[in-house]
Amino acid sequence: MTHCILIGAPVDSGQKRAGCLMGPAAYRVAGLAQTLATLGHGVEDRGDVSPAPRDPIPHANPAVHHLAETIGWTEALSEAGSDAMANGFPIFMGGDHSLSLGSVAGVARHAARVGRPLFVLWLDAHTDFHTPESTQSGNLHGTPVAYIAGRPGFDDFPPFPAPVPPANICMFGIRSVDEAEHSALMPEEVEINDMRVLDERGIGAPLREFLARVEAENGLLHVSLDVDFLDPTIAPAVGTTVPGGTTFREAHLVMELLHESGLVTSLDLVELNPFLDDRGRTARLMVDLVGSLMGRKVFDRPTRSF
Ligand code: 4U7
Ligand code: MN
Ligand code: MN
Ligand code: MN
Repeated sequence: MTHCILIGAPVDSGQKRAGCLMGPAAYRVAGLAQTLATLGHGVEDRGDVSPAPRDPIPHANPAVHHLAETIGWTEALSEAGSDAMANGFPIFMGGDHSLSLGSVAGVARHAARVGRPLFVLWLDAHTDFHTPESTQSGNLHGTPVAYIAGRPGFDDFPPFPAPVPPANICMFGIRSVDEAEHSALMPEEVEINDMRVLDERGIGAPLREFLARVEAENGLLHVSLDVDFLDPTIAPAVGTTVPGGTTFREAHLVMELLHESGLVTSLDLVELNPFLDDRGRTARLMVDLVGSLMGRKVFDRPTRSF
């Protein structure tokens, strides 16, 4: 039994298509709390975080927008996250992916406090490795991994507490990488399982290898699930659709293996835009994936397979 702490993060400032702010409401309507309770977990819904309003901050890159607002979210979510980590298993209900600037900062603060290494599993079509300087779209939802890894260029933000070594960051589902991200990632040890790797090896083997590393180092594991990790035919409610994403079964297998590992200590659900959904099917799929992550299974297997 896990004490799950739901944190609403109705963040919409990290991109330009309004609607992600309805995400937390959609997860509540789709029955996230009930799903967790049915699996035997404790559920505490802390409601939605609301950052203090602040004055706009200009940036040398004129494309960057909503910088001050995004910094406000980063501070508020970092606070909420580090507090929740001390009390249970935080589930951040987004909100666009810029919320991970704050959620992972809070988790990293907690990891430093308890003296354990932090690992990050990034499930996404994109690598989100831009800095505010390198982004061409100016959309800050494309930057959280760079912040988490301690890349320079985030001077306006609170310094990232205990940056995560790139070798502790593992990505799955990748199929859209900008040139600037590509050249910044090349020399780094971030493990990038793009769709080609998944086609060749399947999703289970590389995930097991990563989980074995987390276990060997007694790490905390944060999972960041971007809706666009999934193929848009099964998850249409997202602004940045990229064809060729993971299937229904691949996504559930990831969640089932994560459950079996017992290693996951926090979770982001990001980029759901309920305004683009088809009768709630994407919200429901995301809730079902959380169900698999938290222990729903067809058969109780006596031994763990990872
Ligand atoms: B998401 C993009 F140009 N790289 O920077 C950009 F392709 O959180 C997309 O993963 C970023 O959805 C996508 O705008 C951010 C683009
Ligand atoms: Mn993303
Ligand atoms: Mn994405
Ligand atoms: Mn997106």
